[in-house]
Amino acid sequence: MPDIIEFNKISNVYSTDAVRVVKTIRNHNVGLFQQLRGVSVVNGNITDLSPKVKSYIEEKIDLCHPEKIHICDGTDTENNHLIQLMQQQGTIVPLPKYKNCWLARTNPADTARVESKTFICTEDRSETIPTPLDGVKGTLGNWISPIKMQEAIKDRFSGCMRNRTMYVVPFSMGPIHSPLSKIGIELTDSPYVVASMRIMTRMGQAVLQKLQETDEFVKCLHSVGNPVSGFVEMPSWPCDPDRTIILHKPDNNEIVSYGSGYGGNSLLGKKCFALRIGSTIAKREGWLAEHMLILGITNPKGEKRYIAAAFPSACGKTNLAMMTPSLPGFKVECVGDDIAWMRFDKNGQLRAINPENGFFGVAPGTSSKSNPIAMQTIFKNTLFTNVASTSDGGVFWEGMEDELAPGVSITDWRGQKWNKDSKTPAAHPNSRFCTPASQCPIIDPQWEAPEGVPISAILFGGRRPKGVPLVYEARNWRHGVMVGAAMRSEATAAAEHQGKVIMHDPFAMRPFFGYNFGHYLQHWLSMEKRSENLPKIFHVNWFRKNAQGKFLWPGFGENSRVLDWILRRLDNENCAQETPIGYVPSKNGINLEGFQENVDLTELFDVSKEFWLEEVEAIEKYFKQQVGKDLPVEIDEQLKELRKRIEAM
Ligand code: OXD
Ligand code: MN
Repeated sequence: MPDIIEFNKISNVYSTDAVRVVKTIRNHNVGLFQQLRGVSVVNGNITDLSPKVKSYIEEKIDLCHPEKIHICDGTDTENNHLIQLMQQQGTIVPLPKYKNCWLARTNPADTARVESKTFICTEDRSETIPTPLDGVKGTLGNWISPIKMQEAIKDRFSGCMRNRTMYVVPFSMGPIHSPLSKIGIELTDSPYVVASMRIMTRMGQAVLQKLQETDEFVKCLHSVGNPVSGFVEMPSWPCDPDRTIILHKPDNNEIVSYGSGYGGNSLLGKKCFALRIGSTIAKREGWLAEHMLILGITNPKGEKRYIAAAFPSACGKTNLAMMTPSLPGFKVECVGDDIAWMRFDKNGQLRAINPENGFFGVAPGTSSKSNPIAMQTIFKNTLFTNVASTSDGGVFWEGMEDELAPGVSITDWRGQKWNKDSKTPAAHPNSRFCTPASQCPIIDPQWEAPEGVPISAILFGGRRPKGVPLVYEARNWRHGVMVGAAMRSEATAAAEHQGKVIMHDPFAMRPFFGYNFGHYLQHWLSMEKRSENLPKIFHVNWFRKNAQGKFLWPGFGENSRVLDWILRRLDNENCAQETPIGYVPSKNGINLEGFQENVDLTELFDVSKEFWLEEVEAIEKYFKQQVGKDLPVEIDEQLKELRKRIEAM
């Protein structure tokens, strides 16, 4: 079958938008109608595809049997076409209160990442996960063998795109011309994914051009799926929850995702590439791919520093990344809110880029009080998912009560009438906004710097209602790596976990490790050899509560007081006191200028022997049960030393 046949044989273009497509083909293809494996290419030009990209697409056409191929160029025209198509299919509705904003409602069975159905494929199980103690279920990722992965793909993908368009999405994680960036090609049958990838990554023609130079890309295959029964419960959001599977094969730089259209399962540049495959590439190449926000902070003297911070999903990374400091004279600017790719430059300075181009933020809880900057960012060019809508054409979620115009009525995320006496939430707790980062009014001037921004401090944190002080500083890099490994946090709605149990979430990476966590720790420890100027490591906890269950610290903009203390520690200021767990602010160490709240600082910074002995025991048990012989001796030693210091209290 020839790849290019004559233009007059055109027959199979989009029926809804044939004229526009014909125009596109004329523009790009100089009057030629193109095919790949006998399938019409309705947008784009196959001569733009490098041989490696073309053969990847052909292989997947043979597997999935799409009806049409659309090579994405990233233009507004293309996006408008997708928006129109999604409206016709009922996937999105317009939000006329705002400019170019849309609301998608998913199938209620497809609202979050599915960690239990997410696998890493290696020859040997131990490359992917540590071996848990006999009789213990491993919680540090799921392994699948290459044979099983092939079977899973064959079972699900054979012919799964019949009567559908396969979109070819060329995307760059990181600014296209940064040496720290990496390229991917996502093949997907979901226009929602294409429109979201256009926001979350640098997507389109320029990436195909870049691929002519490098020819290296991560292969990403995605289908919303086709249930075996043939019955699609919600045609506006097809998915196959019973057979959903998300597969990663680091040896091939390959991701395969079936059955879910939702965020982290389907926007494959994000968790699958930038974290799981990214962490394996980072290990090979000697850098770090982390679940971290990046912010720049300038003090009243005009001195600016950058900080990276790892918190589990839905624990306030976006709020911190866009913080409005309450401390006079401070300024925070945002580089990224979710992922950091970091490597040491030739001078031993750790530098970070945000590989993403947008924010896929958790909506509930975001308000003019908690995050005014996000509220100034998200009401244009934004794709909302599973939030509630208002009768005046806007959106609503828990936390926006004070921003509702009088007299408007609310429709919940499932499309049912809702009022404040309803027993269910208006917005799904994991509902999201997907919005361009460039719209953030405090986006850092260096956010797209090809060389990345210099990182001076790394923060770990989580939701810890008890026992863990507002902030403490690790004693040194090794101790800091142990602090990251020992991270725990209350479960949130970002994945399928139920209830408020305190879960171990080392480095906030538990759902995102691309390889054995023990080897990951070794990799972090090895950074000691790369620099004499390592960033300092801190642990923060905005969520400590008193005996009555009330938060001890107001959080949000007041967290600038904690960042100020951290900056002063970077300058070696004597504002800390030693405790068995690390350094905490000394009396008067935290700047309380203009602080209006009545806070019990003694309780906030208390380090109790009883609590920390239990904490150490829980960590020891976790490492023993989950990491076993893969735990680096250095980490074991750090934990033993921590125990000794606590016992000596
Ligand atoms: C996210 C997550 O979507 O961590 O960022 O779940
Ligand atoms: Mn995240």
